[in-house]
Formats: sequence, C-alpha cells, structure tokens
Amino acid sequence: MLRKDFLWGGATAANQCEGAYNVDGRGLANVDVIPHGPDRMAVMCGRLPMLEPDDKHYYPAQGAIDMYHRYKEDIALFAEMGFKCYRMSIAWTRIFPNGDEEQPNEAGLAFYKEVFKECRRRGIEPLVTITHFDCPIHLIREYGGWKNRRMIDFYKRLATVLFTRYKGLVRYWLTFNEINVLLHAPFMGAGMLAPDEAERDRLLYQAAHHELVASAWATRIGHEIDPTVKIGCMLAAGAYYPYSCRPEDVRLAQIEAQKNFFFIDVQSRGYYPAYALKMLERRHIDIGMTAEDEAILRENTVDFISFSYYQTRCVAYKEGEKSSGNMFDGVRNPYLKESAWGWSIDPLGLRITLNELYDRYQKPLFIVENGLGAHDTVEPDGSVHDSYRIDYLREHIKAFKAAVEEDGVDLLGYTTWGPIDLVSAGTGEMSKRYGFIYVDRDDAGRGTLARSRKDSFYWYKKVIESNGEELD
Ligand code: BGP
Repeated sequence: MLRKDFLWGGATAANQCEGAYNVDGRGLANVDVIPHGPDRMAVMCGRLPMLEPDDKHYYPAQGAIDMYHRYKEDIALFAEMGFKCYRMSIAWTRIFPNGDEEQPNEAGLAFYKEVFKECRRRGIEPLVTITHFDCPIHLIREYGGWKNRRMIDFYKRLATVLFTRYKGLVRYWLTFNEINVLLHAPFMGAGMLAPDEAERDRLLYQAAHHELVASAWATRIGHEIDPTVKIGCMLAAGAYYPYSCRPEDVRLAQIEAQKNFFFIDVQSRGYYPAYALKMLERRHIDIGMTAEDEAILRENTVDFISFSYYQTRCVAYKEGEKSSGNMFDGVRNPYLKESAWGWSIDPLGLRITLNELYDRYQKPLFIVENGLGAHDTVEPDGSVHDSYRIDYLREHIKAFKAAVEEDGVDLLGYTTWGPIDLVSAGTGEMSKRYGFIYVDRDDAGRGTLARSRKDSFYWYKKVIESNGEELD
C-alpha cells in the first residue's frame, strides 16, 4: 500500500502556463524569448542568441494558457480531481524583474501568495520549484547567466524572500528544475549563450557548480527560516540501458548515468564524487571551489530527491539508430514502443529508476513529472476520449506501486506532468498535450482558452480517491 498521506497531484511550470509575461511589473526572462518553430532548439541551447522578442517569431510562453488570470478556476478543477498536491514554479522575474534588485516586486509576491492560499483553501499542498528553466534577461545580458558566480547571490536573495514571505504557506520546495538539463540546453537551464566549443565544458561545469552551491545555500536559508520545510533537488531521470551485454556498452551506460547522478550526488551526499573530480582534472577544468563552497555543500544536503521520469535511454558504443527524448538522445530500444514524439514508453523503467535512486541515496523520493504527450481529438460534444493517456499512466502507477510495495522504496508522492494542457518545453507546441483538462488553444496561440474535462480527468479522480488501488 502507498502511504496514507501520499501526495497525488499534478505539476506545471510558470513559463508553460501563466502567460501574462509583461503585467504587474514582471521583467523579461529567457523563457519569454524561446520561440515556437524551427529555431526553438537553437535558442534553447544558446546557439542562436535571442535576448528580446522579434516580430518574425511566435513566443508561446508569453501568453501560455493564461493561468495568471485563471488560476482559481484551474485549482478548483485540480481540487475536483482530489489533488493532494500541486507542483508549480515561481517566475523569478515576477519577484525580481531584473534579478539584481535589492527590493522585490510586491505585486509578484502578492500573486503567488494568493495562489498558495487558494491551494490551501482547497486542501492542496503546494510543492514549489524556485526556478523552472527561467532566468531574468537582465542577468543574462549583464552577467552572462550562471557561468558568473554572482548569480549565487541573486538566487540567495530570491530564496530568502520566498522562504520568508511564504513561511507557513509552502512546506515543500525544489531548488532547480531538472538541474542536469543545463548541460544540454544552456540558455534554458542556465541563462547562457552557447560557449565556444573549446570553452564549452569548462563553462557548463562552472555554471553547474554555481547552481549546486546556490541550491545548497537555498537549502540552508530555507531550513533556517523554517526548520519544518522539506527541500528537494530535481533530476531529469531515467535509467540508462546498455544496448547489449558488450562490456563497452555497459561501461558507456555507466558513464552516461554518472553525468546525471553527478548533480544529485552533490546535492544529496554533499560533496563532489570521485569520478567527477577526475573528469574535471582530466579536462583541466577549475570550477573555483572555495572552502566555503565545500562547507555549504557538505552541511546542506537535500531532504528528499525528486525527479521527472518520461523514459529510459539506451546507449551503444557503436552508433545505432537515434531515438528522441527530453533533451538528450539515445539509441532506439527495439523492445519499447514510442510516443508520437518518439519518446520511448517504459513503465518498468520507472521501477528500475526508483530502485537505482533509492539504493544510491537512501532518501525519500518524489516523482514530480511523468506523463504522455499526445494529440487529442475533441469530439463534437466536447469530450476527449484519451484512453491512451489513461493506459500510459496506469502502467506507470503500477510500476511505482511495485517499487514501493515489493521493493520497499520510500515514495512521497506523484505529480503527473501538465495536469492541464500547457505549452511544451521541448517543442513550444500546445498540441503536445499531457492534461486531464483540455485547453482550447492551438500552436499559433488561437482559441478561447476554455477548459474542459477529458476522460482521464474522471479516471485520475478515482485513482486518487482509492489511493492508487483502483486503476481500471
Ligand atoms: C521536462 C520539463 C517540463 C516539461 C516536460 C515535458 O523536461 O521539466 O518543463 O515540459 O519535460 O517535456 P515536453 O514539454 O518537451 O513534452
């Protein structure tokens, strides 16, 4: 059985649902200038510099699904499904429009306070990500994003304000969304324009170090302000499979896994693992670790480990057929089916990933993203029969239940990605839908924004009501 207080719910990110990008004093952020269309990946990765919007592109995050103005209606729908928990993120630029101000923007603080109060009124526990892929443009222009050590101070200021103002309202926090993604999409993950090839590794690991230190500081500040809060890290997870039993394939899978574990090793154990120190040494990378950094990392490890899980990845020593995925590619796994976007579907992989993480860290885990991006068809009567989504989620729930009930993994909760349709991070589309709630909006930003319940809405409500016992 899952624990009685298991946190069922859904997860969103400010930039993918709020919209209202330029109201009530909000500043411009990297996420506001990542366009839909063929240039998206180049901008996300920083290869195509984009520091302000132009009139040749459409920027879906600017309007998104307008949750900024509709959050009451949306939270009411979450409550109707019985959500125990709602994972969401803060838009940094609502709180500090430029990022380096001394004083926060009160209008931005007031907005989130109302959102948290609304959640509490409806018995929903907010789980808040301090930054989900967002960084003020001003910090990118002036300081070059996270490659600059000063970012740690700006982030500390943000964290201090949030922990102080929302004391008593928010008990679960995450420091950085999918912290490992910065290695793959530096503009989105770390507010960085693409470094020269020769400098790339150095700058990326420099930025990673700064985020890791900032995360540890936030953990310390949060615990000082309110010792009862629980602060977690967040990994884009998914086990690596060797394509064959050839030792070279197995070794490659291990190396790829370590590139991800590196972040959580530091956040959970409090020090750089030996393999990472050696890798930095080999590449002559000096990340500028200070004695204070070492102490902060050591003394402020996370309370729990959260992660997104969409798929496993398969790697081969020899180039095989590529498969797509969230941010990093692998080789196609011949044993797995794929989503319409080419992401492999692997419920057992979730059980494997849970075991891997629990064995490694022995800390409570939290699945904070999982789901199927799919095309939905609205029937003439307005209904959406999304049995494919139900099937996907059912199998993943069975898999994590097995990890808990048969393997003894300590799991705090499960928040599916995008309980309400929102803008895709990878593609900028609206048509890649994850929701239980349909939103009338298309890839070009047209539509009424009206919300409606899909079949999966009623299914998930039953799942939550029965604490995961009733899955049919
Ligand atoms: C994760 C991100 C989310 C989310 C999800 C689904 O990497 O944390 O922000 O969007 O992936 O990805 P996509 O939107 O590309 O389908």
